[in-house]
Amino acid sequence: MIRRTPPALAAVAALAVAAPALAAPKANTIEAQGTSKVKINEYIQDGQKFVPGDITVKSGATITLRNKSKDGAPHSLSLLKKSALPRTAAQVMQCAACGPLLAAHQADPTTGEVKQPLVDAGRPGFDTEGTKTTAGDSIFLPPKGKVTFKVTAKKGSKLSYFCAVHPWMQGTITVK
Ligand SMILES: [Cu+2]
Repeated sequence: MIRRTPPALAAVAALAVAAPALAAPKANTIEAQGTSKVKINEYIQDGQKFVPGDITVKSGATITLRNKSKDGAPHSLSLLKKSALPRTAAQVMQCAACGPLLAAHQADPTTGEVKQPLVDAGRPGFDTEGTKTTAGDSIFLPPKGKVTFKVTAKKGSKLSYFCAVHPWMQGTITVK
């Protein structure tokens, strides 16, 4: 016997799938999205992410960074060499590259307040990636905030970045 879903129910199901998706960010815009959830006796999941993670812009372009995280989390967009990006859960927890960045931003470890919202390493603008021991170009994104930064890396470069608050949030900026 073949059971068919009544058309009205199928339409409701389609709506339910379509509804949660946020509209795609505008050109030259990166959004921080997500929230955390807990499954008692099993896990805590922190679903913060950059959307899109990978972006392509022209050299000299200004990128807008918007904080759309539902739980009011702050973020940073911090350039970091690909080889220094944390890849495993242990690397995320220890986050070697986060120390120099939090120090450069003058972040208060108890309140999370930041005295230096912009870290401009090397030449002006976003072109310098950090390492596990040095901070690269980095900008702090407060809860519900919106900030901009200029990509000054040369055409043909590919910068990798991550969030020093949630080190699994990672992406790339391809400069054309
Ligand atoms: Cu973050």
